Amino acid sequence: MAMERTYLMVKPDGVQRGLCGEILSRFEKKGLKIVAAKFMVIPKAVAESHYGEHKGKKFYDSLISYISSGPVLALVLEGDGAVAVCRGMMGKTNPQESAPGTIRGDYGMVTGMNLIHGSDSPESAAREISIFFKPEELVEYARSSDSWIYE
Ligand code: DAT
Ligand code: MG
Repeated sequence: MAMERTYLMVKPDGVQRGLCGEILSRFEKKGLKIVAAKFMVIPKAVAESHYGEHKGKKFYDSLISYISSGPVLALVLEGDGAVAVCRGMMGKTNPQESAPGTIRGDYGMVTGMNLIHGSDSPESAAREISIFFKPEELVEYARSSDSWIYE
């Protein structure tokens, strides 16, 4: 098994629309383990660090103001292949191209309001987790259901 951690975030539109529980519930039911959670408004400087790879693109300024426009639910989830598993559950960046059954496919209409962020590689996950959480905020614990999720 390749146990991984990934950074997920219910974006401000997901919070405002009351979808935090629905979205987190999907990941929990899938078998992902919650390692950390935080409800926060992202300061502009933190948003710019998180989305640094997009600096200079035409949507960058609106992306930064959108992600800082209200509270987000920041999460670290763990599981076998967690990065790719969560990306698959999120759906494509444009919700109109996301398959039904994915989070963006079921709840979103436009790219600029696509409900959820998820790390796109284990390297991105490590970088993003370190932006939003201190090492001591990542909780180590045994989960009794693991023996019914993994062989
Ligand atoms: P993803 O969130 O699927 O990893 P990304 O990293 O390419 O996608 O882009 C980050 C966010 O930026 C994305 O969730 C929504 C916004 N975005 C990306 N491409 C865009 C575009 N062409 N127009 C408007 N917003 C865009
Ligand atoms: Mg991305």
